Formats: sequence, C-alpha cells, structure tokens
Amino acid sequence: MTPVTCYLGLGANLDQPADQLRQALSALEQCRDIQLTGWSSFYRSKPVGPQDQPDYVNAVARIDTTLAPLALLDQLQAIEQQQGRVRLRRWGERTLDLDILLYADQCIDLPRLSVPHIEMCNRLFVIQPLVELAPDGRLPNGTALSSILETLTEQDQLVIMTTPSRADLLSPP
Ligand code: PH2
Ligand code: MG
Ligand code: MG
Repeated sequence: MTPVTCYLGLGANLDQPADQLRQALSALEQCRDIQLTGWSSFYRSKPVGPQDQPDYVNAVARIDTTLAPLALLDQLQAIEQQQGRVRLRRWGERTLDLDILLYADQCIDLPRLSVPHIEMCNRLFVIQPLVELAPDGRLPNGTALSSILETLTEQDQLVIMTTPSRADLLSPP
C-alpha cells in the first residue's frame, strides 16, 4: 500500500502531560509502519467538559502510514495502553488520548472509528494546532481548516508551551 498522510490529535492531563505527549511522539516514531513527519507546538488548554480536572496539554502530529484505518487505531490504542492509560469518566481526565483526526481525504463511519473526528471542528485545542501544522489543510468536504479556526474565537485561548525537538524524542527529559 502507498503511504497516506494522516493527522493525529494528542491530549493528556495526568502524570506530567507534556511528557506523556513527548513519549507518544517517540512511540509513533518507533512504529515500523508509521513515519512521523511533523508535530505542532504543545499547547496548554482549559478542560472542555467537567471543570474539576487539571488543564490539558494538546498537540497534533502528522504521519505517513501504510496502515489501514482500523490497524492505525489499534496501534494508537496500544500506545495509549503502554503509557498506562487511565480514563476515569467521559470528557474526564486521562493520561493519554490519541485520536485519528484526518486519514488522507477519507470519510470513515464505522462503529469503532469516525473520521474526520466527530468533535474536532468544535474544539480550538484541536483546530489551532492542526492549522499550525497544515495551514492550507481542508476537510474531505473541502472546507478550509483555517476557516473553522475563525469560528472558534470565543473559546479560551491556548497557551504555547515548550515543545520537544526530534532529538528530544530519543532522550528522556
Ligand atoms: N479531552 C477530553 C475532554 N476535554 N479538554 C481539552 N482542553 N483537551 C482535551 O484533549 C480534552 C478536553 C476527552 O477526550
Ligand atoms: Mg479525544
Ligand atoms: Mg480518544
């Protein structure tokens, strides 16, 4: 299979969340069937959903992969488990969340997987890093990602954090 380009959402708010994201990038880089071709800045964001939980760290990664969508999802869930994923409640705190945002220009509607990610267009913490990484990107229906960003101005601003370089992925912090 020829590799396709995908965008992944990364989020964490437990157990040193920035380090959870750094470790997740490192794990992606080490997958045989995945090439990590870039990632956005790390952003600190206020929780969407229950407010009695810590702030999140969010980012978006770009990969090229030969994995089919569900095989990619299996791989991402394996990384979540390796990093001891804890998920206490819906919209609640978690050690690591890896979501497939975009898979080439495909629309996927399966019980386990909806792509484009169902909530992404409503969430500044997804769209801002995504536009940073893919300023000219579009949804499969042709909508420009930058035009979605303009609709999310009323949400709490994100704070840019220190972001690992490729060299940082290999060495512990
Ligand atoms: N993830 C959630 C619920 N709320 N809020 C922010 N800011 N970032 C997230 O990644 C997030 C959230 C559950 O997936
Ligand atoms: Mg999520
Ligand atoms: Mg998820």
